Amino acid sequence: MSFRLYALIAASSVSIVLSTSASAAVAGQYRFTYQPAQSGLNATLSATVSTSGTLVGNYDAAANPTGTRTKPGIFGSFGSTENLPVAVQDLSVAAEGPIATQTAGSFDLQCDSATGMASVTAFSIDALSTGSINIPFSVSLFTEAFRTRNPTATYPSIPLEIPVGSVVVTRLSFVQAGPAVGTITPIDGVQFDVAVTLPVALSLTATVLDQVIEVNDGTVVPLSLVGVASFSGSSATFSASTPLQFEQVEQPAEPLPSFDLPLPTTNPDAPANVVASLVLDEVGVSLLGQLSSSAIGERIVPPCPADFNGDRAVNGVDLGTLLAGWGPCAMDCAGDVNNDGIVDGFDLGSLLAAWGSCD
Ligand SMILES: [Ca+2]
Ligand SMILES: [Ca+2]
Repeated sequence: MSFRLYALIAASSVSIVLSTSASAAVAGQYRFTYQPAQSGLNATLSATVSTSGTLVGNYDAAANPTGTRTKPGIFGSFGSTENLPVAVQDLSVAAEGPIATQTAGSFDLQCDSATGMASVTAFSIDALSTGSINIPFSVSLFTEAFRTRNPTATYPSIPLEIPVGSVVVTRLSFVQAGPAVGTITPIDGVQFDVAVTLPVALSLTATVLDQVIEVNDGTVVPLSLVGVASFSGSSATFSASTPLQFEQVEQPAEPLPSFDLPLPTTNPDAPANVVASLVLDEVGVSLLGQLSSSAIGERIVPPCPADFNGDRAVNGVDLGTLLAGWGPCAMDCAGDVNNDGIVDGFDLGSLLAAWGSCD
């Protein structure tokens, strides 16, 4: 009975000692890898594209004599081969839809809970690790009044809504674009609050109306990685839910390649086929939502090149080994830092440069 009581006391005091020592400090560098099944983006992606220019029937006397012909105005004559451009005040594309994706990627966390400093490097994630996403969009066309032949139709000068298809987003990634320093604060023996704000560059590739749109101009937005890291030996876990707010509007004033645009008529099987020649006036992209991160970490052991006895420090012991092995060495080359078969001044220089702790 008294022995069991003693064992219990001993066990509890051991556990107190263990948890005290575990909460003392976490220091080092960890490579965290996202777990895609538990990580992802839940957001609303909006894209707007505004253009202006002209559209004209796809008629061609030689190549397409039965094609659609266009002419500005609603009244008056329409010659049998007339096909005149129509001014487009605005042809805009609006797409908005929810996206729920799995996220893959990694980052390195350097931390020292004794000083409370944490920093993140090499943050790079692919928010579409399970493939592209489709977001339905519609086109709003606002032109001067015009009419067509083949088929015959009249288009007054009012906005025409055309439900067309989908924006296909094939790439959505975030890559760290600068230094990121924050804090690490103990919660208990193994858990720590980590808060680091990262400058990240967003890259987005989407296809709209056969046009590939790239948002990849190095625009940097802040991403707050605020979560909880748990450490156990050389392993760690990290989880966070990060608000994401990205909005960008550009006025590129770039001409787009011409593209076919079927316009609705009263007969759904006989659209008016026009070719649009447009200038990209404005592109807007916004992404609002949450990024959930669940990552598994492994401690990165930095190299310790002149540490011959493996105690993670370069000191007099290693210097002694080097001096004892001075000169050419064929087989057992203790002290040959650069592995060139001779222990010489080069190796001594490397050792002195690495002097001290490797951690
Ligand atoms: Ca050593
Ligand atoms: Ca050498």
